[in-house]
Amino acid sequence: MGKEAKFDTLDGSNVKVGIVAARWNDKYTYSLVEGCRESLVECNVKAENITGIFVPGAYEVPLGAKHLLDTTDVDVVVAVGCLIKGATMHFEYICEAVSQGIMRLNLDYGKPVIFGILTCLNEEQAQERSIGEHNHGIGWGKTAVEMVLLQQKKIGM
Ligand code: RBF
Repeated sequence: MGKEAKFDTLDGSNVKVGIVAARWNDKYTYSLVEGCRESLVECNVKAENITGIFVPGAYEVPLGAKHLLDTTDVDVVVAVGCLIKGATMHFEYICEAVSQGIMRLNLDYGKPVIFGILTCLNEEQAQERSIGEHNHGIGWGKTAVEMVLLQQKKIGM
């Protein structure tokens, strides 16, 4: 049993993906978006079927995701942000609000909104999880395609 999800080969050639990413901590979020895009391409998602938007910070990500769901025909949204704990309580409030907001969209819209939010205690954690071999964006892209195929009943157990 592994700690991380393993993915079968996924055919995303008919999957439309939205990506909403925060510009706060852009050194990390831009790399996460790149990782996500690379894995989408690997799953045969067509470039013209990927719509990306940026929002200022993680707090704005759920509304950005809602905007994509309301105004485009995406099957899934990957919500990308990177929260790094500071000296005040901001981190805790934003983490809570964003995770609740993203889950609410999943259940309200019945479409997958992937939780691509890093919640890090320091810069080192953010770096490790967003840049290089362990870029979490790669897994988020694959998760997006898998969840759409599941809904389209193209895969099962
Ligand atoms: N946005 C992030 O995406 N990541 C952060 O680590 C982050 N930290 C913040 C810390 C403080 C003290 C403040 C005021 C904002 C922070 N934000 C962060 C921005 C937040 O998500 C949002 O864009 C702004 O609060 C405006 O709604």
